[in-house]
Order: sequence, then structure tokens, then C-alpha cells
Amino acid sequence: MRSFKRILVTSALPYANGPLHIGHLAGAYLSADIYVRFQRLMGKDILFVCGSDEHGAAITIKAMKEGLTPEEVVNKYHALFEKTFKGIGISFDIYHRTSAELHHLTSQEFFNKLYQNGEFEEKETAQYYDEKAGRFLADRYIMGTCPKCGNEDAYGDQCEKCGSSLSPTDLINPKSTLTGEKPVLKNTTHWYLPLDKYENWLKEWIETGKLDGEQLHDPAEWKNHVLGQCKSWLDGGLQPRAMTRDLDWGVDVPHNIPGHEGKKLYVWMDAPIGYISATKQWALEHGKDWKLYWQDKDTALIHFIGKDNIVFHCLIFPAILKAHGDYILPYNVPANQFMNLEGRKISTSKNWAIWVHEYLDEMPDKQDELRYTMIKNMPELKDSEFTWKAYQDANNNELVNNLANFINRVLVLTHKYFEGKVPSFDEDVDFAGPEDQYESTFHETELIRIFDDIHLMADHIRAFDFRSALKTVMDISTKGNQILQFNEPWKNFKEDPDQVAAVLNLCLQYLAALSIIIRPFLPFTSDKLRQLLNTDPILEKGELEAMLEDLSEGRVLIPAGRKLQSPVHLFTRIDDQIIQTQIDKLMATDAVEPTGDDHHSFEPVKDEITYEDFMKMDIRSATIVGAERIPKADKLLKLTLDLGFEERTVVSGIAEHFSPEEVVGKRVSLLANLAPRKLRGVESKGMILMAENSDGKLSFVSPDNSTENGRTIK
Ligand code: B3M
Ligand code: ZN
Repeated sequence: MRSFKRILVTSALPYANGPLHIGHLAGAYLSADIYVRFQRLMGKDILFVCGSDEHGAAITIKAMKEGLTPEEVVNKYHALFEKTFKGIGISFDIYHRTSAELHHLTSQEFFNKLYQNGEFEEKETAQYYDEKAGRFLADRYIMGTCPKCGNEDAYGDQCEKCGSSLSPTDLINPKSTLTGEKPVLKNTTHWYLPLDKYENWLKEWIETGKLDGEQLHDPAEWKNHVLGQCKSWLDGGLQPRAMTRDLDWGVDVPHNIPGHEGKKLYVWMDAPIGYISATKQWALEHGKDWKLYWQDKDTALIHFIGKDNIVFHCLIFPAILKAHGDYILPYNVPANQFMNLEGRKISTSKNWAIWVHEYLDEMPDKQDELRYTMIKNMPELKDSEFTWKAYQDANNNELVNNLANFINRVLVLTHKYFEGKVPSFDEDVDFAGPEDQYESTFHETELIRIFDDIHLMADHIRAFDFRSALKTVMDISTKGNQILQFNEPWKNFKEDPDQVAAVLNLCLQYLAALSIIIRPFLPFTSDKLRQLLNTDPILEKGELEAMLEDLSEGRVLIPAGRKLQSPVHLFTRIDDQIIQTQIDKLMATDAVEPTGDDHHSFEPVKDEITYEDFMKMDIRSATIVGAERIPKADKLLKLTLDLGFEERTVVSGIAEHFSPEEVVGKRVSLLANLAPRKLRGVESKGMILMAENSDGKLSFVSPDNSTENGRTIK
């Protein structure tokens, strides 16, 4: 990246309609946080803004489902987001929200400017209207069959199965999710952004980085998958896109515009402007000029997002910014791909997720353990996966055995031989170095090696390659361990105390360096290590820059004579049982969610199967003869079933619906040949069939008493 006076970093504004899961963190927040913390450590003028996205159908649908008002929904999740981001150490300079008045005003000003500039095309079109509900239907309120892949569960704006973006009239058999009725077409007027007219400059700007002859960014620095997605949108031809909606929740179309009644801004028009209003709010609070960050050519604007938001940040928002005329365009959009969980796509509705606030509650003081595993497996260029086993291995093998072990050994030895004070040493003492196991290298040479490695780390971070950057940091810790290993100071103190002093001094320089360079990745550990070293807390104001200068001038990072704190283990082993509890929890939530959470519409019929597929299922009649709760599992009952020819234990996610007493004696249908699995330590053999009504109430699927236990149901 060429040098800029300042950098503005944004992370996608999360929709305030549900808690944050690890997929969100992996997509847009951890990567941005690493980048920003690093640049701050390098003394750069960098601003990191985010906030809650509180408008749009995603919010009103959630409100409807939960029987709350949209305000109640967004207040709840906005508060939870703030707490969660802080808890996991995402260091925004400001976390704002789009329901703020400043945001409404900013978005309206923007809209007005585009309107005055004559950028919009006003068009009357026929849109779906739910006559029973008496309202126009947002795209998300319409479901039907995808014309591309036949998925019967497609939304009016997108098919989540094949990824096509759709418009509601593309759907076959559309249904209103409000009432289940077939919607009718009714005329309505909206303001459109003519993206088709911007296609040429967008193409040139993305592909060459040039606009009106000026080099604005370098496409070679953009990720291939981001360029590829832009190219495929552009090749497909852009269509005019409505920037307003018939809704009652959102930013009002400015009241000076004729025909504004009942119209709100399209959520993807107002949400990215949320980055601007957040910057304004920050500037107000800090006596700064927000315009420098948005309107000065010497600012690099970088959007961190997940891949599903690429079109909005690379095409639509830039088009909006340019139509306004006063704004810079993004310098880069380093989107991440998706992180899967234990072999499956993360799904909010199926509760297949690790919720970050729950992790923080259940694994207290283990923020960096999660950050580490997520960064190590960050989906930078392709989809990746989180597994609890990988988390455990990364913690036990890398954080404990490498990093914490190095820190601990150095401190223990310093306390043992030098009363816990950084030993002074003689420049000419020889000792063994790590890389090529060469003999007799010097302290200074070793410090220069760290210097080179830190530059390598910095290059990786600047290239948004955070996985490699983290690896480089861990390699530095490995080298520190090797210095100990080769010189064995625990053996040599009697014969050669000078050498031990030199080795430990060098290792302490390593620790001082690590306390800074781990910070973008492991900020909590950085603080703890600084405390152990009795060193100034890091404020992220150029400490890394200063350190690199010290190293290049041959100055030590931690002076001889400094008294250190007593050693503590910064990471500890995580045993199998803790991991199993988390896996069980995930499996159990999966068992409890038979239909997702949308009771207002019918589930579409699943993909066709053959008669043979059906015959693979062995369903038997049975009677529940025993039932008990499972400790610490609110949703699960352990059931004993009489199958006529045997008794079976089945764990069922019905404890929130039935007490153990009321289910004993019930006749049930059991899927008897389902592969057994362990839930909260109890082996479950089979699954009982349940029916769910539109209020989410469950009932047993019961054969009548003339069918004996153990008879096949087919
Ligand atoms: N709220 C979508 C999302 O959370 C959207 C991002 C807005 S960024 C301006 O994935
Ligand atoms: Zn589809």
C-alpha cells in the first residue's frame, strides 16, 4: 500500500436481530482488529468504526417472531453487541448505531444530495402487497421456489441454497410470510440508483484502480475472490436498484421530497452511511474533523466484511459515494470467506453456532484462546472450519507448549539464578543460536534476527494475511525456546554463569518483543506479559515503531536490573471433558431444533427421496416407561422406552415442553436405527418423532393402543 496520512477502517455493521457467533468474528471483526492494533502500534493515524445495523426487514421479522417492537429488538442486541465486542477485545474507536438521530440526519442529507444532483430515477413498478396484512412486502417477507435451483425455501431477495440474488417476482409460488397468503401486485413509486449507468466507471475503477485518470488503489493488492465476485456482477450487467422501500421501520425519505409519505430508505442505502455517521459521532466526542477521514485523498478507506457483503461494498456503496461527489472511495475491501463449524455451515436458525457471548460466559478469561484458534483458521482466501478439537490442540500444543512455556521458563530461571532481575551480561559471551544450530553467535546478531522476523510479520499484516502473520509470531517464540534448549541454562550456571546471564538476557529481550508483537492477535496476553515484565502498559501509540527503532540501533528492549514479577502460566491445558461439554452442547441444540424458528410459515417440502430412501428408516411403536432430567441440560430428558423386544435409552430435547412425570406412559414412534450418539455423556439410541404446531408446541406422534410396542411403522 502506498503511504497515506491516515487510515479509516470499518467493520460490517452487524444486524441487530440476533447475537454474534464465531462466523461473524471470523468474517469482519478479528481481521480488522488485528490490522488496526498493528497500525496503531506502528504510530499510524488510524480510526476504527463500527455500529449496529438496526433497520431493514431482518429486524422487523425478528420483532414479529418474538412479539417485541423493533425498538425493543435493536436495543437488546445493540447492548449485547457492545458487551460482546468488548469482551472479546475488538478495539473499535467507536461503536455506534443506525437508530441514532445523527445517523438518520446523515443518511437523509446524503439522500437529498443525490436527489438534488438528479442521480435518482423515479419509477413506478408493481410490487407484492399482502392484502390481508394491508401492506407492501419487503423482499424478505416473501418466500417461494427459486427459479434457478428449485429450492422451495428461497427468499424474495436471495436463494440461500444456490446463492442467486433474486427479486420477489422471480419466485415461483410466492407466499407472504406474514399471513401465508399469495401476495398480489400493486403499483408503488420508488427512487432508483441507475447502477447500469455506472457500470463502466465501476469496472474501470475496480479492475485498474483508476478513476478519471487518477490511480486510487492497486488491484494487485485486492484479494482474488473479491475481484472475481465483482467481475461476475459486472459481467452479468448491473440493474437500477431501488433505494427506498414501503416500510414503517427505517430512515424516513426526507420530508421535502414529494411523495415521501410511507417510504423509508433501503437498508443497504443507510447502513454503509452508518460508517460515516459513526465517524461524525467520534469526531464530535474527540474534537476532530470527520471530513478528513472521508473526504481527503490522503485517507485510505478499508472495509472489512464477509463475502456475502462484497457487492454492497465494492459496487453499490462506491456508486453512492461517487454520486454524492465529495467522498473518497474504498482503497481495499479485504473480505473474508465463511467459517464453518464442525463440518457444517453455521446456521442461526438451526442454532448451529458458537455464540460469542456464551463462550465468554462459559470459558471465562479465555478470550485469546478463541482469538488464536480463529486467526489460525481464518477464512481469508477460502472457507475454513472451526472445530473444538482444533481449538483444544491449538491451545495445548501451541499456546501452552510453545508460548506460555517459553515465557514461564525464562521467568522461572531468572528468579532462580538472578533474584528475578534482568541479568546484565558481557557482550563477548558466546552461545548457541537456534536456526542452524551454529555455535558462538552474539547477542546482537540474535536481536537482528527478531528484527527481520518482525518485519516479515508486518508485511503479512499489511497484505491482510493474518494467518501467516500469526505463524511468524509463533515462530519467534519457537526460536526463543530453541535458544533455551540449545544452551540449557539450567545445567550450566555453576560452570558458566556469564553465559547463563547472556542467554537469559537475550530471552528476556524476546519476551519484551513478544509482549508487543502478540498484541494485535492476543491483546489480553500482551497486557499480562507486560505486567510480568514490569513494563509500561501498551497504549497502542507507536510502541512497535519505537521498538523497531531500538532494535535497529542495537538498543535493548528491557534493561538489565529490571525486577520481574513471579512467573505465572499465561495459558493452561484444556482437558477433554471441557471440550466434550461444548461438543455435547452443540449436538444437543441441534437435536432440539426440529423446524428452525419460523412458525409463521409452512416449511417447504424437502428434496425428493426414493422409496428405497424411505425404507432405510426403521420406525417402531414404543412406550415411554421412564423419564428423568439430565443435570445441567435444561432442554434434555433421558427417556427409557419399551420396544417390546428390548428397552432403549433415548435423549430427547423436550424438557422445556414436558415434565418427566407427564411423559411416562406416552405411546411414541421411535426412529430406531438412527446412529447412536452421546448427548451430555448419555448415549442416545434413536429419536422419537414429534409434531410441532404453529406456536412451537410439541406433541407426540402416537400409534393407538392396538399397536403393540416394537411394531414397525411404515
Ligand atoms: N448488516 C449484513 C450483515 O450483518 C449487514 C452489514 C451492513 S454493513 C454496512 O451481514
Ligand atoms: Zn436457488
